[in-house]
Amino acid sequence: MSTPRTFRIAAVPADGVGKEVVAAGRAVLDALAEGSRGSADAFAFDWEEFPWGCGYYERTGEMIDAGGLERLKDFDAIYFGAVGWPTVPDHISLWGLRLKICQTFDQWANVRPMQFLPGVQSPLRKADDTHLDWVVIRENSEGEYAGLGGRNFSGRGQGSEVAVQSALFTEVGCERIMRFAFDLARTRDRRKVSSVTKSNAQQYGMVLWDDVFKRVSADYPDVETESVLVDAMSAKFVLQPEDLSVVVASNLNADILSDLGSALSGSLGLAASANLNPERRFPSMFEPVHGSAPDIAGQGLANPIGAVGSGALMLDHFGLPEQAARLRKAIETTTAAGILTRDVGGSASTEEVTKALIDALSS
Ligand code: GGG
Repeated sequence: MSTPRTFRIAAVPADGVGKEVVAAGRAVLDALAEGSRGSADAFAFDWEEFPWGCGYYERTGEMIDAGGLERLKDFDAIYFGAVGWPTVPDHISLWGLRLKICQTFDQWANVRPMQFLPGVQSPLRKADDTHLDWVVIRENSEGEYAGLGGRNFSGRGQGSEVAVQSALFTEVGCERIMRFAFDLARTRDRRKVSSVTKSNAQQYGMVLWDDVFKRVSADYPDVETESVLVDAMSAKFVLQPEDLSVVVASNLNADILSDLGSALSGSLGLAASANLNPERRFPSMFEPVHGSAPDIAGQGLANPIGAVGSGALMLDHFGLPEQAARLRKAIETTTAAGILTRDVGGSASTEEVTKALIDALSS
C-alpha cells in the first residue's frame, strides 16, 4: 500500500460562523482523503488548529500571537473561516488577522469563482438557459487596501477632523494580477477578461490600471477583453450575466463585486475563495467569501458550501484536480437533492448539509 501524500494545514476558524464552517469543511475534506486510502494517489491532511480571532483579541489584546505568522510559514496551506465580531472594531479585526496573513505571505491573487448550482434559486435565474459562471480575480495586496493614510485628530470632537485614505497602484502589481487573469481565461470555455475600474473619477491609480490592462492585453490576442467602469459592471452583473467569464478588479472593487456576484448566484454562503501566493514561496490561504455572520453564529444555520468549495480550490492548488472535482460533484449532488441551508431557501442545518456532502462522496 502506498504512503499517502500528507498536507499540513493550519486551520484558523477565527470568528462567528467561521468556527462552524471550518469544522464542516474539515470533516468533508477528511472524508475525501479517507476515500483515497489505498489508491495510487492517496492523500491525507495533518491539521493544526489555531485560536486566533476576536475572542483571542479580547483575552490578549492581539488578533494573532507574536510568533503566529512565523509558525504559519511551516504549513502547506491555511484553511480560514471568517473574521469579525461586534465587540472588536472591524478595522482592528480585519487588519489584525486576515489582511495581515494575506500581506505577510504575499497572497496577491484572490480567486473567487461563482456559478449556479442545481436546486439553488437565484434572483437571476429567470430562464433555464440563464448562465452564470464567473471568476472574479481580486488584486489582493495593494489598491484601496494598502493601508495608506491617516487621521488628523486635532479637530476630533469639534466636527473638523480630517482623514486621508490613499490607494496604491504599482505597475508590477497591476501587471501580475492581469497576467494571472489572462492565463486563467485561457483555460476556460469563454476566453474573456473584463477589467473593472473607476478611472473616469480616479485619475491616477485607475488610469495606470487601464494603461497596464491595454499593454498586457496585446500579449493575449486570443482572449476577448473589455474595460468597464465599476458602476456599469454592477449593472452588467445583473443584466448580462452570460456575457462575463473572468473579471479582474482592484482590491475594493472586486471585494464588492464578488459579494454581489455570490448573492446573485444564490447566496454569499456558497462562494469559495483562494488567496494565492502564486510563486509558492509562502502558504496560500483558502476561505469562504462570507464573513462571520454574528446574527446566525452558533445556531447551526451557516451554509458550509463556501468553505467546502474553498477546500476544492485548495486541492486544485495541491495539484489534485480529480479530488477537487469529486468535492464539487458532491456539492452539486447535495444541492440538487434539495438539502439546503436557510440562506438558500432550505431548512437543513450545517450538520445535515455536511453529512449529505460526506454521503455524496461515497455515492
Ligand atoms: N472569510 C472572509 C472574511 O472573513 N471576510 C471578512 C471581511 O470583512 N473581509 C474584508 C475583505 O475581504 O477584505
